[in-house]
Amino acid sequence: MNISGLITTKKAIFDDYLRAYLKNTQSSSGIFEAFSYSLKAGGKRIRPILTLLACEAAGGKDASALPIGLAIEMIHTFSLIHDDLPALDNDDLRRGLPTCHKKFGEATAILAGDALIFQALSLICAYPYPPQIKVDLCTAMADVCGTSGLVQGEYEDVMAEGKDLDLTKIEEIYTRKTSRLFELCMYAGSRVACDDANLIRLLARFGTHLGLAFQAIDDILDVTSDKETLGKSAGKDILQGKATVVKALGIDSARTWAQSATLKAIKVLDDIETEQSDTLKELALWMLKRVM
Ligand code: GRG
Repeated sequence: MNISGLITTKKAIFDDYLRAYLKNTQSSSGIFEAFSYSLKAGGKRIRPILTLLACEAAGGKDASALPIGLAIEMIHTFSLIHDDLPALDNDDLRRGLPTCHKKFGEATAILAGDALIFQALSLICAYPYPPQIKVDLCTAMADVCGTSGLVQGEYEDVMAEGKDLDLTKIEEIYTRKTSRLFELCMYAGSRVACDDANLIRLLARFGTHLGLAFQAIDDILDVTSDKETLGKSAGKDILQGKATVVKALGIDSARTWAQSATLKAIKVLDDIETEQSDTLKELALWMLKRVM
């Protein structure tokens, strides 16, 4: 199967799992309605797809990676709901639909985002992973999302608006706000499948570089693409004075930067002996193609 066929297949497997989860956990809560709306709104599902591929690369099956893949997608969706709020990025459009607060109001959107964090933890705890794996997944998730990752990255991203940051600082922000979650996908997907610390470390490292490339690609698309294609606002980074590689380097060198991060990800795979190395390599190049 070629890479886009594989991505489509994995996305469909994940979307089926999400639908079943929402059906089984359905409640009359307005918060449930709001976070279901944002979860179901779509999106590329790149994080759960990566989680499934990491699991496979470590010798596991989709079934054991789906709960942690969904937990990560919930964390990602929480970050998008909150990021879109007026106090942060103040956006009206996400995944081709009105943002959660536009549809349900700010109070409900804040609470829906909050709830997703705990739904994610509850999913991990409820699944019959061995106790040590549950501890490892929750520990990694907390580390990647707190002041060493996602939330800190968002804070630095907001604080950087209007400032001219150097590349080192921009890479630090990219690492925290985006790349550490990619690292988590690769770590968690492989951790549920095996105990091989070296393999897990290398796959997580692949995720780190891939996440940096992904953020650079996202920032390039903000300039070169449009709202209809992206399903979210375009051209906002310049207006908000966001710290991006595009702002620091210009479009052409930003492309080179994204390419270099992609090649670093691919290089990590040289040290991994798994049939899935080629698939991961192709995935990295497929992502890069969006801007080349
Ligand atoms: C903790 C509130 C909070 C946010 C932290 C920085 C941040 C995370 C969110 C802001 C939005 C943003 C620029 C995130 C960086 C990662 C990124 C490119 C998100 C968009 O991910 P996609 O393209 O989205 O995978 P879909 O909709 O396809 O899932």
